[in-house]
This record gives sequence, C-alpha cells and structure tokens, in this order.
Amino acid sequence: MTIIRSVFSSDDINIMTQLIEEASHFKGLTKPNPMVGAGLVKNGQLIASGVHEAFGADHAERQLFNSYSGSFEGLELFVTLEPCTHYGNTPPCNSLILKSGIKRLVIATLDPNPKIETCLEDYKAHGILVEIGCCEKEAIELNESYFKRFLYQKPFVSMKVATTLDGRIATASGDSCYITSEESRKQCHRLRRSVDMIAVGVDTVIKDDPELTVRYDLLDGGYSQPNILILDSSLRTPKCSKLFSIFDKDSLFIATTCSDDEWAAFDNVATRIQLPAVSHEESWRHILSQLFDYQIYHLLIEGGSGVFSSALSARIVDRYHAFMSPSVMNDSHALPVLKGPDKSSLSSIHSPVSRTVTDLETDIWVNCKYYSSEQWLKDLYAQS
Ligand code: AOF
Ligand code: ZN
Repeated sequence: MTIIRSVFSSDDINIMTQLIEEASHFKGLTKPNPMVGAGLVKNGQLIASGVHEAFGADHAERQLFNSYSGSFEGLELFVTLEPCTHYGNTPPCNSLILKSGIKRLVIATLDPNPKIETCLEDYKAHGILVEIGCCEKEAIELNESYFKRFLYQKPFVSMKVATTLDGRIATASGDSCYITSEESRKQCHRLRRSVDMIAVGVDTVIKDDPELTVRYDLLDGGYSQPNILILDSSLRTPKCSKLFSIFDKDSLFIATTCSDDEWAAFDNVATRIQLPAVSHEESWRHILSQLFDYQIYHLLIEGGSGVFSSALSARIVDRYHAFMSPSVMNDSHALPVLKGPDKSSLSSIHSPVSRTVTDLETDIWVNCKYYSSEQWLKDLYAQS
C-alpha cells in the first residue's frame, strides 16, 4: 500500500513536539516497548495528554482516554506512533479510537512492529481523517533502538567516552577517576539505565575492576540494571573481578573464542557468546547477532580504546557520546580514546549525520548520530 505523508502546520508540529518530549521522560522504563505520547486537540490547542509510562502499563492512547472525561466530538487525536491493533499486554488502541468520535488522527510515524496492521481504511470508514508524518524523524529518534530492532533485526549500538580536551581517557599509569564532572557522570548513568547491555573489553576489567552499575539513585522508580558483556577472546577475565559478585550468569555475558574446556571454569558464572577466530572488527557482526537473539536491542560500549576503535572500524556505532572535560593532559604517553589502525585519510574520516552539544557543568557532551533517519523512514515505508 502506498502511504501518502501529509504536510503539517506549525501548530501541528508544536503539539507533536510536545508529545514526543512528554513521552521521552519515560526513557528506560518502557523497554523493550516504545515510548509513546498521545494528545487530544481542540481548535489547535492541546487539551489533554497521555503517555506510556512503563512496560506492561496502559498504552499512551488508553491512558489518555481513561484520564479524559469530556466529549470527544470534533476533537483531534495526535499520537507519536501508529496506534496498535493487537491484543498484547493490553487490548488494541485502534478500537478505542474508532468508537471515540474524533474527527482527525495525526500520526507521527508508522509502527515497524509486524504485529501492527495499518488500518487507515477503517478510520476513514468511521469518518476520521488520518494524516501521517508529523515530526516523523523526531519520532524515530525517540525510539531508535525499537525501530532498528524491527527494521534491521540488529541491536542499536551507542558508545560512550569520557575524555580530556586532548582526547585522553587515562594517565600513562592508568588513572581515570575522574576526568569528567559529576554532572557528566550522572548523565552517563542515565544513559546506562536506558540500555539493555554495557560492553567492555577484558583489559578494562583487569585494569579498572569496574562495577558498571547504575548509581546516583537513578534506579529508583522501576528502572533496571543493564546486562554486562565482557569482550575476552582468550578468557583472561580474573575470577575475582567485582562484576562476578554483582551480576549473575543470566546477566553477565562473555564473548570469547575459547574452547569448551577453557570455558568450563566460567560456565556457572557467565553466559557464553561463542566467537569464531576472526579479527576484533569482524567479530562484532557475530556478537550483535547473538545478542539480538538474547533480546539485547541496545548495547552501550564503555571501553577501552581497542574496543572503541574496533567498533568504529566495523561501522556498527549508531551514536557516539563524548563527555569532554576542558582540561588537558599534554602527555604523549597518556591513553588516547582511540587506537585505530593507522590508515586514515581525510576522505575516510568517520563523520556523523548530525550532532547535539550540551553543557554539563564544566564539561561538554557531544552526542553524534551516525544513522540516517531519512534512510530508516524510506525502509519503513518500503516495508509497509
Ligand atoms: C506500547 N505503548 O503506548 C503504544 C504501543 O506489549 P504490548 O502488548 O503492550 O504491545 C506493545 C506494542 O504495542 C508495541 O510494540 C507497539 O507496536 C504498540 N504500541 N506500545 O508499549 C504504547 N501505543
Ligand atoms: Zn496500543
């Protein structure tokens, strides 16, 4: 079916932008389901809104309809994602909408979930004008790991680095606590609670013995601790690492090329991601496809330099978060953030499609996006 996307007024865009913003406050609470916002509009004004607040809770549309007690006659409904048509954790939202009496339905973007049927004709038959495409790129960005999961069957990959202004992540002796400000670190923990898994290399585990947990009381309110992945081809992870006392076998994964005999010592404490003997760069493809089978839809890479470099070389990174302190080390032996192969030319520079810059106390946070929202939209509409 060819779906025509409409052109929208600035009032429409403002309303959808507000709903996307309201939905985004629940980042990390709805996963693996999407964040969704819905609003009722009268004479160009948003008069009531609803959001999807947690996995398994009412969808945004139902939350809105339950909280609104006025008449629906002649109202418009705005939704940041196409309404569902299936019985899942909750009954379908399209039947609520069909019998509501609204006159116009504005949808930011179609839903890539194959369970959802696009039923534009049904809305039309009930006298509802449907318009699609209002703030569609923003709506995709709101749920980027959800869209990647259904469009490409791959986990979304983010990478987070904390550096000095001269791009160093630790002193020559390995000291890195802490280069960035407390505000930067808090933001990093917010990032952690929004993902399904954090990945680090075995050298980081050996040198730093990290906990990789969400702290600063940021788990209060129903958030969950992400799973952990250690990239450790020859199984050098020390059994006394803190990670083993914090995480159990179901939440701690090790990607390795080791033999069954070598693995035996870890079998009761970690889940194995078995890799073929290929380069680190090539191994990412195998890692991501196995993680996807474990329902890992958003992976956050946290170090160290070798892991960052192989992920960038493999072109698997969708977002690069650089938390940068304005200080410099000015020491050529200090650890650089990247240790890529020495083959770059200006034409091979890895440039993002877009980026935002945010002040965090003394630091800046550069958030680079590498995927093309336009391409994702093309692929979404080609599939529907
Ligand atoms: C949500 N929240 O507000 C909307 C969703 O697991 P279920 O039964 O709740 O269904 C999840 C699917 O419902 C989800 O993948 C998406 O296709 C659709 N819409 N989901 O979690 C919402 N509107
Ligand atoms: Zn629904």
